[in-house]
Amino acid sequence: MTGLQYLHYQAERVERALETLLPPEQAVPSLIHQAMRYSALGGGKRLRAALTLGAAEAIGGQAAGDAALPAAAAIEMIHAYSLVHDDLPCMDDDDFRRGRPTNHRVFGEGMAVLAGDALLTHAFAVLADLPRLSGIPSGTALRVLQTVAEAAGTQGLIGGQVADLLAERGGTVAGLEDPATLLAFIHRHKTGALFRACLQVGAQIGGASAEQLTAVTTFAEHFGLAFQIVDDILDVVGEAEKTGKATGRDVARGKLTYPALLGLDASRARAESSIRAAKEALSHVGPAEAVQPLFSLADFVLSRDF
Ligand code: GRG
Repeated sequence: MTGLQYLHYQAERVERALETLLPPEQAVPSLIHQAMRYSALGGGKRLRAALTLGAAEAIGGQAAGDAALPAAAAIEMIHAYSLVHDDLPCMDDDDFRRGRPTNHRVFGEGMAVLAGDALLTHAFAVLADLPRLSGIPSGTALRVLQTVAEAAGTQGLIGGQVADLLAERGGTVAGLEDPATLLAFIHRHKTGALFRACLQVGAQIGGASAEQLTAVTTFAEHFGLAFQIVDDILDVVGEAEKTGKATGRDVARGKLTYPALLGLDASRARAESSIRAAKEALSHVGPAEAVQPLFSLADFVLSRDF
């Protein structure tokens, strides 16, 4: 299976899981549930879900993949929250996401803030319910909760977003004065932390050994860096009809990115070497046929144009 085929296969599964795990649209107050469902359903590559399920299946087989489905859906809720907030006028102020108007353009700013908050909160309610939803032992569910909470917090997504905001238009961040160090910090936290959590959560549900957990973490770190470098490159050379969001925004905002720091060719070479390192780490996770989907997702990162 190619990475794209695997993504489509897992995207369908996670879409169905999200349909049932999200609050129904009719539940009062209906508007917030409409806003949550608008951004969590019907779009996105579902890369984070596919990585979570791919890690669970690589280590624990199909049964572990099935058990990881609600956790994969919860991680997609958190990803959707981060995009809703990232698009707000007080953040990146974007009008399009996933090929349609951003949440605040449809529901207004106040409702978009609340929809993001509600997606984040609801994700943790789902994770706390994993023993009932998937038959996962409570101890594993607690470890999963902690992994995701750390990735979403100030040592993860939020920490990265703070550094990104401070760095805009050449601003400095205390303790991260060197631009290359600052850029690596932003990517490792803002983008990498959630990818790391996906692989770790899948591995935890799959019953990974300490060595396997280390190996998937190494895979995730290289994968996350390559993903973000390619994302930065697509902002320069990509097509909005394919990416589903406006391009050229990083330059317009004076953002610190790999293309801005190194140029396009060196950025591409950096992404390729990161994907090579990510693939190497997979040999410590399991036999070739078990890790094939993760391998193909790594290839997808380099070939994607959306
Ligand atoms: C804003 C208060 C507040 C907190 C959230 C916004 C935020 C913290 C973090 C930023 C998240 C973000 C936008 C990271 C960039 C990562 C990235 C390139 C996301 C796009 O991922 P894709 O391409 O998106 O996988 P799809 O739409 O395919 O799911």
